[in-house]
Amino acid sequence: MGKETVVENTKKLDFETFKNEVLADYKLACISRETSLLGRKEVLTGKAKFGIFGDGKELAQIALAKQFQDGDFRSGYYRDQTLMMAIGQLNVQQYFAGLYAHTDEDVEPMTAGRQMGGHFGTRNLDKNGEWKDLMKQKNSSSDISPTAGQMPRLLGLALASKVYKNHPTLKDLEAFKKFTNGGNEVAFGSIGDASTSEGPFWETINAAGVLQVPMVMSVWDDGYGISVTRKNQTTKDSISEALAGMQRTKDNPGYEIFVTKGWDYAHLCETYEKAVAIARKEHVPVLVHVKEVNQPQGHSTSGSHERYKSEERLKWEVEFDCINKFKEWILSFNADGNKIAVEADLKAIEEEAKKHVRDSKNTAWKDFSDTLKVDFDAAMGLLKAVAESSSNKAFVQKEVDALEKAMNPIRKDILSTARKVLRITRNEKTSQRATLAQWIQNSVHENYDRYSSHLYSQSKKSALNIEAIAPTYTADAESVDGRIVLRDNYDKLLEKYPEVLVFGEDVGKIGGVNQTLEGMQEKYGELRVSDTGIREATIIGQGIGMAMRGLRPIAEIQYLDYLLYAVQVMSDDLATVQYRTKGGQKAPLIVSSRGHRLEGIWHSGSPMGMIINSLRGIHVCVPRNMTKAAGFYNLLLESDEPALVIEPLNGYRSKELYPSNIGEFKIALGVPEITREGNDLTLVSYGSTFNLCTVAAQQLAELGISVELIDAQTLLPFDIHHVITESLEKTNRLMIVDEDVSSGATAYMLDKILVEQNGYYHLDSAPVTVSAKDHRPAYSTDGDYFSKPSIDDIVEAAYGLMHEADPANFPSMY
Ligand SMILES: Cc1ncc(C[n+]2csc(CCOP(=O)(O)OP(=O)(O)O)c2C)c(N)n1
Ligand SMILES: [Mg+2]
Repeated sequence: MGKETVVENTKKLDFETFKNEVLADYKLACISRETSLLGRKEVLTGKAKFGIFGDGKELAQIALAKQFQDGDFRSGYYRDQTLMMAIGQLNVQQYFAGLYAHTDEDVEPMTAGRQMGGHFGTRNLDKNGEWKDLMKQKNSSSDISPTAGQMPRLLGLALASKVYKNHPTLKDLEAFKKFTNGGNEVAFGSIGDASTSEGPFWETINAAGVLQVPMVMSVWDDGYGISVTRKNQTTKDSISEALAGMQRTKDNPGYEIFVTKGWDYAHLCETYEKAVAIARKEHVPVLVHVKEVNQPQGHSTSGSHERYKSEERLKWEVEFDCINKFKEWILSFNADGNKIAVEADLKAIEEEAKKHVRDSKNTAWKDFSDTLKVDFDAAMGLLKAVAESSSNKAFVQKEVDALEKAMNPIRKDILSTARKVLRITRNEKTSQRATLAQWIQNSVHENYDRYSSHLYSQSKKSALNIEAIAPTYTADAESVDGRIVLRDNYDKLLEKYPEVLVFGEDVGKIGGVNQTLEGMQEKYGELRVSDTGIREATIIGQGIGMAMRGLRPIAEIQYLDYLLYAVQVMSDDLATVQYRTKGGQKAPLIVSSRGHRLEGIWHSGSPMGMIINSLRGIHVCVPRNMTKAAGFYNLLLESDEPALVIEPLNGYRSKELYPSNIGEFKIALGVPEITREGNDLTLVSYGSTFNLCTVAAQQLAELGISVELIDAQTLLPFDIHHVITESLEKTNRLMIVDEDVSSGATAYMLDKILVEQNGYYHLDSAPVTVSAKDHRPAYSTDGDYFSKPSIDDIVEAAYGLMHEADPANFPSMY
C-alpha cells in the first residue's frame, strides 16, 4: 500500500470518527431538548410539581463536556442537564425520577428526590459514607437554588487542584490518589447572565483571579433573569466587557476571557478546547462568555415568556435556536466532498431521540408510581379491614372510597387517610385497628429516612461516634496564655495531618490576629497556612470545595460579627450538603471564629440564636477556653462532618494550664460539663459568660446559695444525654445565662431542656434566663457592663430566684 493511500485512509477514518461524534452530539442535543419539552408537559399535567429546564443551552454544554475529564468537578446551576448527560452522569430516566421526586437514591442519584428537578450532582460517597475514587468518575458538586450560590464552592474545588499540585507530600500519598492526579483537575463553573449580578459571583471571580486556579467559568447568556433584561443587570450590558480588566497580560496574571455564541457548534468546540487547555496546563482561570443563548420555553413552568419578550425576540429565539442552527451547520457541511448527513438522517435521529425520551419518561413514571402503589395497596388492605370491623363503618368507608378514587395518590394522601381513620376509630380496640396503627408508625419511620435522614453524617466517622480523651497535666504543668495552647495544638495537627490547611484574613504571615498560628506559616509553608483576601463568603466556599476533594480545611472567620457575610454560604450550602444529597456528598469543613464579649458593636457579638437556627446540619461548638477549643478541633478532624468552633474572644491572654497531651485530647460533642456541684439551682451557660458564671457561683456561695454549674460546651448538638435535667431533679430550679439577645439561644436551650428533656417536670420555680440587651453591645468597658450580662446581673438574678422561693432566708436586695 502506498503512502498516499494510507494518508487517504487515515483521513477517511478521521472523517468517519468526526462525523460519528457530530451525529452523537446532535442526538444528545435532541434528547436533552425533548426531555425539556416533555418535562414541561409533565408539570403542566400535574404529574410533577415544578420544572426548570436546559433548553437552548444544549450546544455549549456539549462542547464543554468534550473537555471534561475524570476527576474534574462541576459547580453549576439548573440549566446544566445537557452537560450532566454528556459527561455520563445523568440519564433521561433519572432526570424524570428527579422531576417526580422519586426518593430512592439508586433511582434518583442526584438528590434522592429531595431537591426540585434540575438540581444536579454526582454520588461521591459510597453507601457507608466513605469517599469513592473521584478520579474514576466525572464529578459534580450538588446544586443549590440561590442564584450564584454555586460560586463560592467553585473556588475551593479549583483551589484544591492547586494545593494538590504544589503540596510537598500529598500528591504522592496513596490515600489521595482518589482525589487527584498531580493537581491537573479543572473545576467547571456555570451561571446565568443575570445571576452574575450577585455578590458571590464577583467575590469568587476576584478571588480566583488572585489565587490563579484552574477554573473554567461559563456564563450562559440568554439575556434574561426571569423577566429582567441583561441591561438591568450588567454594566455595559455584557459580562465579558465588564470583566475585561481582569484579562491577563504578558506581565500580569489574571483571566483568559473568551466570547462565543451559544448556537455556533464549531466555534464553541474550538473555544472550549482552548479554554480548558489553558486552565488545566497553566492553572489560569478562564471566563467563557457564551452569548446569544436562548430559552425556547421561557424561564420555568411557573410562567410564560410571552408576557415579557417582544415579538422580535421570540422570533429570534426560533431562528437562532441552537439545535436548528446545529442542523443547518451539519447539512451545509462539506469538506472535500465529505458530508456529515442529509435531512433524512437527522430526521431519523430526532425520531430516535423522541422515542428514547418518551420510553425513559414512562419507565421513570412507572417506577415512581409502583413504589407508591406498594404503600397504597398495603394501606388499602388494612383500611378495608378496619372498615369491615368498625362500629363506625360508614365513616371509615367514606374515607377509604375517597382514597380509592383519588388520581395518582401520593404518600401524603395515603397516610393522611390512614391517620384520619385512626382518629375516627379511636374508641375501638380491634386487632385490625392495631395493625393499621402499627403500619402507620412503620411508615412514619420509613418516611423519616426518605425525607429527614442525613442532616448530619450517618457514617462511622460521625462526630458523635468519636470518643473523648481528657487533657492530662503533669504535676508541674505550666500556666500559659490560652493562645499558646491553641498554637501548639495547631502545630501538632499540621504535623499529623498533611491534608489540613488553615486560612483566613491575617492567618498566614502574622499567624492570626490573636497569634494562635504564630510561626506556623514559616514552619508549614504558605500553601498550608495562608492569608486570604477580606472575603468571608468565599473563605467558606474555598473550604467547602476543598473539603469536597479530600482536603481538611480549617477556614477562619476573623470575628464572629463578620460571620454574617458567610452565613448564607454556610446555611444554604455547607449545612445542606449531606442532607440535600441524602449522603451522596460531604464537606467536612471546620470553620473557626472568635466571638462573644470584647469591645463594641462589631467586635463583641454573640448572635448564637441566629447561628444555631440557620446552621442545622453543622455542629456548633462554644468552648469556654482555648483548651476546650483545641479539644474540639482534635475531635472534629477525626470526623467527617462540618462544624463551627467559636473561640471566646477575651480568652487568648487568660491563663490556662498547659496539657501534656496536646494535639491528642478530644472534647465530645453534645456532652455538657458540670464544673461545680450544688443543690439550690442549676445554672447553665457556655462560652465567655460561663466564665462569669463561675465567679458568680462563688459569690452566690457566699450568699448561702449552692449553684450547680453546667457548661453546655456545644449548642448543636445540645446535651444529648440529658445531663441538665438530671441536675434539675436535684436542684428543681433552672437559670440560663448567655450574651445573645433575649429569646435567642436561651429560648433554644429552654425548649431543649424543658420540652425535649421534660425538665419542666422537676421545676419548683419559674425558669430564669439572663441574656444581653436587645441592641448591639456598646463600646468600652461601661458599654459592655450595661449591654451584656455582668457578674452582678447573674448574681442578682440567681438571688432573686431564691428570694422568690424562700423570702425569709433571702430577703429582697432592693
Ligand atoms: C438568591 C436568589 N434570588 C432569586 C432567585 C429566584 N430566581 C431563580 S432563577 C432567577 C433568574 C436567573 O437568571 P439567570 O441567572 O440569567 O439564569 P437563567 O435562568 O436565565 O438561565 C431568579 C431571579 C433565586 N433562586 N435565588
Ligand atoms: Mg439568563
